Amino acid sequence: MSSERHYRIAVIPGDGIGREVVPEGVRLLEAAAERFGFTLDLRHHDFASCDYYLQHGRMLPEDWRDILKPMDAIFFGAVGWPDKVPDHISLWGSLLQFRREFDQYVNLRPVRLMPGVPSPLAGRRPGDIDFLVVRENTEGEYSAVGGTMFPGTEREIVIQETVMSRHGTDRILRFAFDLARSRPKKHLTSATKSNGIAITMPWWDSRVEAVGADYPDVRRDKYHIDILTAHFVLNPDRFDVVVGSNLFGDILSDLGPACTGTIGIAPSANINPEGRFPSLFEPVHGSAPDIAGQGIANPIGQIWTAAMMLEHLGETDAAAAILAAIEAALQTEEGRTRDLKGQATTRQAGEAVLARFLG
Ligand code: GGG
Repeated sequence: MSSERHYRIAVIPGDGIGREVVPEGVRLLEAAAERFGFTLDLRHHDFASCDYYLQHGRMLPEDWRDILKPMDAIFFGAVGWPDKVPDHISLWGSLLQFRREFDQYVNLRPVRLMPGVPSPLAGRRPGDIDFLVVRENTEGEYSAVGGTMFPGTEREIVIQETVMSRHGTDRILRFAFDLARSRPKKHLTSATKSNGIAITMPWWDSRVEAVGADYPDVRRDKYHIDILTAHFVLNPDRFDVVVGSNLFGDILSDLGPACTGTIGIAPSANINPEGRFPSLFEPVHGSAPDIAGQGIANPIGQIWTAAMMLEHLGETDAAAAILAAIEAALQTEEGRTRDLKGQATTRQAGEAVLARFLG
């Protein structure tokens, strides 16, 4: 991490609404630097987008590792525009490269019901839903191991392997247990499916038991992923830290924010906890081509993402001030975009947060 509170940040808007919400996040970052007395060196990049792919035949320049590795963090929007480039090519060619090459093995996704945001779940109030999804981010079901035999024939066979290593599994479990230990409830829930997925998932459960033995103060339980999704909807107040494999964690971290009113405000951090590589911060939502270009996307996921990045960089006061501004803005008409039954444009909602941040 940079000394003297000077941070080099790669800014990568990517595709679709990423291009509309990232500037709102950047405005908050710049205002935070001014107010809290740190400096930012923002490096803007147009790669990791489908337009870049159409021009260059690849999602990233050859020297992308050299460009990004010296950064203190990466501030990312969204990737994907399936009418231009198939999703698996754009995702594997960009975001998944970053996560793997920079060993960002933790994907941390807060789920919190915010004041001013009505939950679709009856009777829930702010404070009732406040938990963290910890998603394994470099292996699991997101694997390129497999292949196709007899393609295009009646005998066609497609195989894709799930890859779970003891190293990769234990380290994400330790991160999740440590996080649970640091919170008042000290409760960890593991997402499994060990009745049906009969090799990897019983093994995952056994690693939860083994690692959990070092955390006798953390209460733990496990649910099969199917009933776990039901509990997210029926009993969201039950959860504190929820840990899951790459795919299960991805699904849960869309469902969780949906239970708190909108996925449009949900942030996420792709973290290399050892700090050997830059961590990457992005909203949970994708590029949403269906609403891109209309100026109606909710910028708050990206702005909350900015707060998560500042917290990671050690600027905790600035992060808390942004979060307080988000909470205040969400309680006003001008802070609510269409997904929150408001009329605000992306810029107006960003302005609403910025105004409250500046006081
Ligand atoms: N900002 C989130 C984003 O761009 N998501 C694209 C996507 O499909 N990501 C899949 C994933 O996170 O596994």
